[in-house]
Amino acid sequence: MEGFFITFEGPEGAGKTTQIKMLEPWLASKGRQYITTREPGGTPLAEKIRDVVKHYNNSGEQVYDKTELLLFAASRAQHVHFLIRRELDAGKVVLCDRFTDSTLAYQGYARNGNIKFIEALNHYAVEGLKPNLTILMDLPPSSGRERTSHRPETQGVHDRLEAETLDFHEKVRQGYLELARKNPDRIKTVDASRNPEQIHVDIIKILEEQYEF
Ligand code: Z5A
Repeated sequence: MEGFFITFEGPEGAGKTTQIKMLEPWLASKGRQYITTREPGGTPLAEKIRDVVKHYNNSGEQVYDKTELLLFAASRAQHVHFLIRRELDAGKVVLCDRFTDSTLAYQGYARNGNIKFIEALNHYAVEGLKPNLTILMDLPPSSGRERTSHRPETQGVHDRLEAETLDFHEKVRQGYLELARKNPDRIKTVDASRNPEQIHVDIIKILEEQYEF
């Protein structure tokens, strides 16, 4: 069986992690082998980069936009080369919490980065790999912020990127919606403001009806 690469995208608190956890037993019930991974991160080195890029808050030194972009790209190159490709080659379904569209939405649309350059950098980092399917979980930033403020896992503490203004996060959301308009075959948008079970049903429908799972 061929591997199948699914990425989950959306603003903070959209429920990506929750939906991936709900999809895992469903995939197992279909007899599909899968792995779950995330970005930034996914390998030991990429997880170290994750820690730096999310939590570097040294008051004497800001993280420069270009540095941030290159750190995400470095994490991704390591992740694709040493983990994702191998698992896809082994015929597994790879569920990935964030991928290349995050860089376009955050470092591109929200930070006014050069979109063409970021597309080329993404391509360089992943050596041409593309998700078979991207689930975009769309949610207004204020709702995402509300959810993460009550997130028991992090006790309401926001990391460096989450702590950006709501205006920044609105640009992220609009960037994602633009990416979905540009890539209608790959990116499927679901309304993430509903309860987790309703969203799960939508995702399963997409997999069954459009990808014959
Ligand atoms: N970033 C970037 O800038 N460039 C890049 O290239 C990449 C990433 C790859 C990664 O942080 C940060 O890096 C991210 C983008 C940036 N920063 N921001 N903002 P992360 O991986 O730690 O954080 P995240 O991806 O934003 O995850 P999250 O905030 O934890 O959101 P989530 O996974 O989408 O949501 P969740 O954990 O499933 O749910 C959050 C809470 O809401 C939790 O308490 C749930 O119980 C609750 N929840 C979930 N679903 C629902 C529904 N449907 N209704 C109500 N409540 C819900």
